[in-house]
Amino acid sequence: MTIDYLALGEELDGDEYLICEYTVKSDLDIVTAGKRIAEEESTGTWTRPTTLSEDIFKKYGAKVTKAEGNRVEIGYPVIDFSGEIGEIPQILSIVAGNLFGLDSLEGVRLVDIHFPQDIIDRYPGPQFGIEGLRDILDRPDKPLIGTIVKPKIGLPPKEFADYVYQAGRGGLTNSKDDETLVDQDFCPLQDRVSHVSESLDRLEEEGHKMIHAHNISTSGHRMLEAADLALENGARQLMVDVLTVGFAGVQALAEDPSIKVPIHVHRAMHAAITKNPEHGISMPVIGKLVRLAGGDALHIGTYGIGKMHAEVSEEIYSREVITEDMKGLDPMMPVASGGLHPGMIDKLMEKSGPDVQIQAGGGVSGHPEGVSSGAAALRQAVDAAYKGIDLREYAKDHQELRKALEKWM
Ligand code: RUB
Repeated sequence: MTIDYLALGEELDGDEYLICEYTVKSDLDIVTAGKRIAEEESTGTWTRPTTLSEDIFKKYGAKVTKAEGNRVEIGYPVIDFSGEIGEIPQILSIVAGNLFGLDSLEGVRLVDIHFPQDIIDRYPGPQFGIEGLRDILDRPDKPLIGTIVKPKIGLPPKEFADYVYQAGRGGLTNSKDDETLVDQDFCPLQDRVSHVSESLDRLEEEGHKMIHAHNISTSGHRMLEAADLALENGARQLMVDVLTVGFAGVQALAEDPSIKVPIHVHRAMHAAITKNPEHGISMPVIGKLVRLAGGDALHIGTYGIGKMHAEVSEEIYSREVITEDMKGLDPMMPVASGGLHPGMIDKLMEKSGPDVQIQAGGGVSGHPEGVSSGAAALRQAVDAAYKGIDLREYAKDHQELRKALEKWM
């Protein structure tokens, strides 16, 4: 019996196979490299086991269907992902598992992934997404505008909540905890949530709708408890750091029937996986997995405009994969955050369009006149860009924006 993973040119049925695209850096020729990946993630061993029958191989073996340049396409039979328990951790162990450690491959990058309908149907997808967030905030068209409370260390709950109130007074629709803030002694979760909820209630009484995402990233068994605690104290949105907690953590929140608020997904640590263009996992793949797991908003970067490293084309593709058709899953809200200030908003919105949650931490709290004016400046910049008016022109009769531009431009 011949065991051959090669099926070059074969068109696989996207409902029968989970199809992955990888780029490879290796001294091996690309066909052999592809076969090594397929072998490692099929039989799982470097030699032919005497226990492997032709029937098993035909039914469960992966297929290398393209191998050109530095790119391979590999299809994994959907049956390899059957059963009710494995879910995203098991998908990742197959399509992004041992293959990264193969010594014969200097670099491998999982650049794209295409899920069969059968797999998609097992996941909740976003429960709120773009439309749900817009409905909650009564903001049908314009970008959502947010802040990250800064500094992320040391602010006690009352001051923290006052920051949120000031941001709302300045016109922001969203605010959030930083990714490192959870339940530290200086700002415990329960107190923080209840004070922030008071700020949001007050804003609502004054006619302004705003939500705040509370970070409940913790160990698996405690996260649902933390979610309960936050919800009991009035949380309107939860936040989770998907790569430190795991995709399963996002899914646990999205599937919990008692959690009826949107889930904001931060991607801290992603660059350890996404930054090397020749190795790791691309951000669009992470985006598809978060969408499957049920995140409602996901950080995807600022298209090279802010402070974080960016591969602009990959960020544009990230935006597409989380917002465009994905076999029935609702679209997620793309979040642009990291080093932004009002003077960057026109350039940002050229790339992001209006379906975006724009966030600035320092770009709000660093305003010379404080948080409320910083928030107003950011909102004015979004209004100007949305209307297609030059920022400097708009700043002539919007003094908060003018002061922001004077400081940062
Ligand atoms: C940015 C910030 C975020 C970054 C992470 O603060 O707190 O954690 O957005 O980057 P500031 P990304 O606005 O003061 O720079 O969103 O790209 O993952």
